[in-house]
Amino acid sequence: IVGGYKSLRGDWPWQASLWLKSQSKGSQPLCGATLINSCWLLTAAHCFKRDASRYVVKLGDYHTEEQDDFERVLPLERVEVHRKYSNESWEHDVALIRLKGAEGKCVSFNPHTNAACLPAPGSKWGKRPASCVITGWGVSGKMYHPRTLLQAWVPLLPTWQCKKRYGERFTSHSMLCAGSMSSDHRHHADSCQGDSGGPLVCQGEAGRWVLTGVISWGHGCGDPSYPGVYSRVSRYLPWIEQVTHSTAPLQH
Ligand code: 4AZ
Repeated sequence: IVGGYKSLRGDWPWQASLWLKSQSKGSQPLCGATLINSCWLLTAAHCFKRDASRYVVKLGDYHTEEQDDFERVLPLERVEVHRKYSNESWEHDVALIRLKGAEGKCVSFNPHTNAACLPAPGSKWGKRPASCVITGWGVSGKMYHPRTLLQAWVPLLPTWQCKKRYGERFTSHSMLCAGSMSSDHRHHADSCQGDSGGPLVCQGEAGRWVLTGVISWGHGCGDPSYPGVYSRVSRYLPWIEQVTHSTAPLQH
């Protein structure tokens, strides 16, 4: 996260991180991810370059180099990469992670581990730019990796702002465009390398945080001419339903 600031412990309890089992101490997570219920996380497809068995998910984390009271490291049962994901265009850059455990009972929630809400089917953000927040442990400037979870406010932008910069590669039905339009470069908030897979949450009507985007790609970080690109979660609700219910058809 560039142009952001330190989060408070426990403020973003759905924030998870993805690591390789073999990663050494003191290193950085490969990607972010978002807990959407007790057994499933949503992340970016491009995070998976190896077999699912080689990764672990960390929940309840805040400081990557300190043992936090609520942090847990969990193995993955399997990963469902969106079948139309293209590693050339990065379209459909979404993947679901299934944790190990009985359906509905993989992790127990606590003040530091909880699920983000998904958008209501058919919901649309109004004309006014929603207040949205991105969070992660990704690069925060000049190759510097923060150790505490950072956050930044980023408004959603009209899709033409990304079309203009990225052309055909930006597909507005499956992607969201977000970034601050402020001319103050010191505070130009954006996601960056290592944040991808993590959440863009927007505050809905009742003050509820809704998982609206998955951090995906962009040209550089924090350049006001090049907004960040996010997978549009509302577009993937049918797929999420289908995959996450597949092992528990009697639920709900
Ligand atoms: C990345 O490399 C990345 N500024 C993620 C987000 C953005 C750029 C790069 C958007 O994972």
